[in-house]
Amino acid sequence: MTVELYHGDGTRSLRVRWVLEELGIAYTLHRLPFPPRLKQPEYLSINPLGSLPFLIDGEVQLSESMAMCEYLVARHGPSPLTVGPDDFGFAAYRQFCWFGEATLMPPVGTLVRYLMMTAAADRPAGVVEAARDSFAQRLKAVSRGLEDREYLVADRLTLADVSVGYVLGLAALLGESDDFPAAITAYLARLRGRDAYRRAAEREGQR
Ligand SMILES: N[C@@H](CCC(=O)N[C@@H](CS)C(=O)NCC(=O)O)C(=O)O
Repeated sequence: MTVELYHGDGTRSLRVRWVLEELGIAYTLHRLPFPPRLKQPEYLSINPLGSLPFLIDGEVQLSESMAMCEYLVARHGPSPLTVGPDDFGFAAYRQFCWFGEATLMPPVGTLVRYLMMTAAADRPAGVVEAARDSFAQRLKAVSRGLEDREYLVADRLTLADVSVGYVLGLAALLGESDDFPAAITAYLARLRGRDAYRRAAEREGQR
């Protein structure tokens, strides 16, 4: 029995697929049209939320991408992708794992909604500009985290990079990367250059 991942190109399931590839775990990928809630309503019988990603591992069912990443590493590790409580950088590791989804992602989610899913004429005035400002402000925490480092914490790829890196890649897909600070552009290129990322992003248009 392999891990099953319900996946949509460009969605947060890239985080999970990337971790599966980094860990070298065999998995079954169910590629769904987006949004599956509308385009494949029978998916609601598997995940009533209708959201992607969704992970099944035996009895385990999860609908939060970072919970899936943490679960996979804990269940199928050990792996250098985590930072333990006694390791250097543990607090920053926890911070960036949450920051990527809870703080950096919301303004980019707004951009997805209004740039990709809403006709220009239907966009409320100022909403895109406000989201861009918020994203740029929040990006400063990533710049501070990187400083002279190649990865956010512990001098190696961890789930903190998976959490934050997905959001940076999505912003770049939206055409929002022109104003990235040079260190963030280099960081994103470093993440995208990893073999596991390339395999995970296959057919995502992100290579
Ligand atoms: N916090 C959740 C968010 C899941 C989520 O909202 N996924 C988006 C795609 S990235 C989605 O499926 N949206 C369409 C919908 O909810 O119908 C996670 O990290 O997995």
